[in-house]
Amino acid sequence: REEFMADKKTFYITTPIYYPSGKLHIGNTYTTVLADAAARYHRLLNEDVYFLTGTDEHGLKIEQKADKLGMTPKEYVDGMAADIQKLWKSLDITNDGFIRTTDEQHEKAIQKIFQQFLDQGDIYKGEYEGWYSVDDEEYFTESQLAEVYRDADGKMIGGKAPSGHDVELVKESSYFFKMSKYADWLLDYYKSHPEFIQPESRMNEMIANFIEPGLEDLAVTRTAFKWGVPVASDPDHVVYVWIDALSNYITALGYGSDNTELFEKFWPANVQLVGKEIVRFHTIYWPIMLHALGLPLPEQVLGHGWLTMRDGKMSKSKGNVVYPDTLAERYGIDAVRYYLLKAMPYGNDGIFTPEDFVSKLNYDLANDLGNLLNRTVAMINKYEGGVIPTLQTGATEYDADLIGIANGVVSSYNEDMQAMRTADALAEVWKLISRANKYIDETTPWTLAKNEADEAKLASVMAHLAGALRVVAILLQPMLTVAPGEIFTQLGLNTSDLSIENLKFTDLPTGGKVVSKGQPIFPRVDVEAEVAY
Ligand code: ME8
Repeated sequence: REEFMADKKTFYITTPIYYPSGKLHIGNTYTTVLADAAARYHRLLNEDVYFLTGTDEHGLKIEQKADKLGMTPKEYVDGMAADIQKLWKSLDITNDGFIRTTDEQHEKAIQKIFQQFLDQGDIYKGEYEGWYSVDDEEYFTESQLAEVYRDADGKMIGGKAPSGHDVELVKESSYFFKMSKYADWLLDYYKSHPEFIQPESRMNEMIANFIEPGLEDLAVTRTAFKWGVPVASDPDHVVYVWIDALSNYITALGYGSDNTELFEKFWPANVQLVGKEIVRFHTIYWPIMLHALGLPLPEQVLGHGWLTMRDGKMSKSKGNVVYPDTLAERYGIDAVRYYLLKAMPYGNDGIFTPEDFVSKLNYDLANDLGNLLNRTVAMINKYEGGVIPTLQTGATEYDADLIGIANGVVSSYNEDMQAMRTADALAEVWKLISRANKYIDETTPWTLAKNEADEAKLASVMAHLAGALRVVAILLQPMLTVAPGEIFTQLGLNTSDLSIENLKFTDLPTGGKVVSKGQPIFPRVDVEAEVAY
């Protein structure tokens, strides 16, 4: 057996840890579903997968939110973290770990990491004065601000962050991380690892906007609030935001604890998925922190685009959000997952509109895929007594083309999934679905059925349709969690050997018995009624 000869290949994938400052929306859900599709795909490749997500629970915003609700911060985040885990379960997310930055193991590890940086001279104590946005939990330099207010003498008295939130002048004693010390090392690392930041264009942005102008040292503690991990040697200070948040990717695996088994097995991560607004933290601060700890860097940080609404980026603070649970309850898990994985082009933004959501559901899922299954099951019942005939290729002049398309689809699909281009991978699957629908129109089974001489031909056509659906169902497994199983069930196919990499059309098993009456797997919805809803 192969397992005895070599260790399984490992695959570690992470999402950002989300702020539990409000209900998560379909923007956060996009990242999580994308990571889930990749995790499922790599499990189908028989790799040993670890998929991590979680919550980023410290900071002033959370402290204030809890206060408003009359709760302690801990009570508040406990409730939110439970809701978020429930949400992921309800969307069939298969995360292996869920890290909370309030986990004791994480907090202890953060104190150790911080101490190591201090001991090494990577962190020093100084004084910070800057324009700070409470809502963004971020200081901004004057040139980064969207608006700057000045008094009559031209002295700056306030302003607005790019997010539109107010900034205030904050002065405090603070610890700083010497980012500047590692700028040259980082540039060299980028040069020797051109695949580190994906899409590659984002690397040039990082160099031009942040590294070449000179890396500023990063303030890594605050004294203005308490809700955070205290610095062990100076507990008036709490570690804030980036050291606390970014380290989750290693502390979740036991780094800094007594049990580092997972860490040794899975670090460095294969893919760290993030939205484009935090690419900077993950490709500048995070690599520098890892390097200072003497640890290897993740193979790849993938910065995806934003799901936007007609009035701009969907965000908790803006309030222009759509919730995944509302959509899933009404249209099903697969509709939500399909929409997210299809609507976002690789690395770019995608716009959510109710019209687009409903039309993808109606056209792609209900019509193209749903009808292909319905027609196939109905015809196999009608013409073949419900039994899938043995596949004999070449009976019609269309067989070779159908199989050729299927083989091409399988190979492009695998390339796309390796690179996490799910919209492209789904487009490939739909190429095969469309080809199979066209194959029905070309072979006209209903005319073949009228002529006894065409019996073998008709049987072969039915086998080809079942074969195409089998390939489709296997390829859809990472993306959809309900439909593939229903397709297998309706076609009476065995689900024990579903290799996705060496998938062959012609491996269709014989003798499968389809269900006597197939139910539509995706009901059509009424566009006008839904858009109004
Ligand atoms: O930034 N479109 O948490 P967060 C696509 N805690 N993706 C979106 C999105 C949108 N409209 N809105 C959010 C934080 N996301 C920090 C991260 S990591 C060490 C700390 C996704 O709750 C996207 O992945 O603001 C984005 O990076 C993340 O949610 C931000 O989540």
